[in-house]
Amino acid sequence: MMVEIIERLLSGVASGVLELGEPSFWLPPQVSTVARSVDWLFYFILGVSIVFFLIIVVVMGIFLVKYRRREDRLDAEETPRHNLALEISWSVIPLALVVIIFFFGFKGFLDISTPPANAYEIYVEGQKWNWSFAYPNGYVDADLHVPVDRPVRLVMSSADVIHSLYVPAFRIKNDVVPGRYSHAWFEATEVGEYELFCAEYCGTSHSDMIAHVVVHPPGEFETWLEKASNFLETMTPVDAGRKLYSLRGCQQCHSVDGTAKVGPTLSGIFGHDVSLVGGQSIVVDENYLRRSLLEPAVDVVAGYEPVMPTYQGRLKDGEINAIIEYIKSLTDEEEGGP
Ligand code: HEC
Ligand SMILES: [Cu+2]
Repeated sequence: MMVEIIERLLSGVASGVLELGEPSFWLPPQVSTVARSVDWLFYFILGVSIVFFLIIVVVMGIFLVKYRRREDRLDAEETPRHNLALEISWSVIPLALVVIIFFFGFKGFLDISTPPANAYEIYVEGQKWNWSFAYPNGYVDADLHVPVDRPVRLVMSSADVIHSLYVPAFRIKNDVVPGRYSHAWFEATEVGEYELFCAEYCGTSHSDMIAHVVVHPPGEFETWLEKASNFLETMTPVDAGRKLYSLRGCQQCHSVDGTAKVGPTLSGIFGHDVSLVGGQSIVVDENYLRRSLLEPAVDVVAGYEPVMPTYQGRLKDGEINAIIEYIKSLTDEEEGGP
């Protein structure tokens, strides 16, 4: 039993250190340039902890038996006052271990926080409860698409509360804070699809705040970006609006089937009256919808909290028009959403 556990542990250490890419018993696959050194240090600390745990527990066990209370031995025996060799070794060995851990930990920290100068930049925005990734040409997507073997630097901010961007396969995690930029960088080493989580509890649907990282083979990232960016021109406004509705996180708070979530349903509201907090009511027209997106706190729908983030500066005019057309197309009878 014991031997088996130790064997599995060692094979975990071996596969984590030796085989790049493969997930081990303990950790997800290593898909970035820093993953290996992060894992190495993790296994080193784990190994040191296990060795000391065993030493302490075994010695404790032996002493328990050896020095247990016995009738013929009730008085304390003479014991040595101190042992210089023992004292020096239990000071110097742990000191050396801690220095090694600090050295490699600090070096890894510097590597993870210093992006190469030629990195490709993507702006990241966290909001309750989805991620938006803005590419250099202005296109915004709900997933993070990157080229393989190229350093990527993320410039991150939040529209509301503190979130945290976490990609286990890349071994990167950093807070995403309102009112300031934080950064993360990585260089993906293998084509594939990986998960991206929010690692900071940020409210009701925190656990839905999941996106994918798509690592494209050489040359294909540019093609993807060009194709994805043209959707306003290539789709009808209603279809483009439907795409924006899911890309930009509206579906986390709204439904298009008549049910209320954190926010009211958007189905069948166009042309109808809506009651606002404060008693008055207003007709839902294009101006009201536009204002709802840009200044959501101005007309708050009765029965709801003013938690909708503003899309001021985050949606272009053409995109707002598409969303308005999409909401117009949602009538009570027909379910048109994703
Ligand atoms: C964090 C949750 C959240 C997100 C994300 C969100 N909303 Fe809202 N939204 C609300 C809440 C809550 C209300 C009701 C309170 C208010 O009017 O501000 C609301 C109100 C609205 C209204 C007015 C509805 C009515 O019945 O009068 C519209 C239109 C709207 N949202 C559209 C959108 C669109 C489009 C998106 C995505 C681009 C979006 N919302 C994203 C929470 C959200
Ligand atoms: Cu979050």
